[in-house]
Amino acid sequence: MGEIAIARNINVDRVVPVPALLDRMRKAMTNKIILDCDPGHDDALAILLAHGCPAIELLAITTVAGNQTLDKTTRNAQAVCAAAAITGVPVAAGCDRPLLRELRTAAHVHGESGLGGVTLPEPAVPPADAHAVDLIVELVLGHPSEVTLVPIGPLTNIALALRREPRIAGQVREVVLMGGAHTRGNITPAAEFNIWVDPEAAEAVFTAGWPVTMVGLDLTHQALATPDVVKRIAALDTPAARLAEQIVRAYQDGYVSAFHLPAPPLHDPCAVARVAAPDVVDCVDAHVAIETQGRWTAGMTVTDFDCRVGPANARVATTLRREGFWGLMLDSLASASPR
Ligand code: PIR
Ligand code: CA
Repeated sequence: MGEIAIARNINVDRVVPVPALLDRMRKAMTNKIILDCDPGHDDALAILLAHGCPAIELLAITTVAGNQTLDKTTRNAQAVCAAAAITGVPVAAGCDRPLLRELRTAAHVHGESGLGGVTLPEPAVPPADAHAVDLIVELVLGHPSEVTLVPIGPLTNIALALRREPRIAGQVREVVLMGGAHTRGNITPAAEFNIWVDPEAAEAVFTAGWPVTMVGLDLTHQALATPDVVKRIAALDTPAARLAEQIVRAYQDGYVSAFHLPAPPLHDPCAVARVAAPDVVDCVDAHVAIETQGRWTAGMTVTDFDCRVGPANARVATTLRREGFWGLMLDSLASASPR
């Protein structure tokens, strides 16, 4: 009797076929992100990770001036998409210079093209019509409380999006950025490059009252692409892995000669990994203030774990679970067929 009643109540128009149901469940479990980047070798690897990782839904790639000028970072993002068969993800160009300062690039690490030593195809599709800042606002307001912003370059686009539409501060799920450090710098003794390029933008982002996770150099210097890791990537032998291997090797040539590190750190993929698998990156709450003035310290992320100068406004990444991180990276590069 009960069974018949249930059967009668089934509305065939609303029955969802199993594959579509699985697709919906997968989407509900994924993290929608906007990757705001300045490719850049490690940015390119972050794009490959975000695309290949089932825990991530890449809504858009937005570009900013940083490692190189905007025309180059945009073209590089498009070319990486073409090389990795990443289709259906808009690439929107954003700000071509910091809010107040002249642009300073990192050609000493990433080369004149921004992806020095890497051969890429021509972009397959033109950039999106929308400005990155408008696209960020539109996507965040269109998916309330669902979008995680993942800025892995200077914070110019994110700061400008906040100014243009302050409501996004209450609508973003989280901001997980690569930038800053609490013990050292990489462009000056005190400052990390992304924050140093546009400290005023960084200050706007850290004081906006939204949840911020700072994945800085102290964390990313634990993600060194050592020879054994490069070997594991090469062994995958998928199109994405072959591209990643080429990028890592070119990055290494530029990096190891300029820094006293045994292998190049994959800075930007660490931020994506924190979103995909939070357990892979341990964080500690702190108050982070941005130095915009200092004669020797401009661009420093002054990190107060005791919260003496103010309440906690950021989760600061401290420890990387290396095997978990490389597992994510390798699994993403192993998915041979485009998703
Ligand atoms: C800039 C970078 C990396 C190394 C140097 N020396 C300078 C770029 C990376 O793309 C990453 O986002 C961040 N900036 C690390 O400082
Ligand atoms: Ca970057």
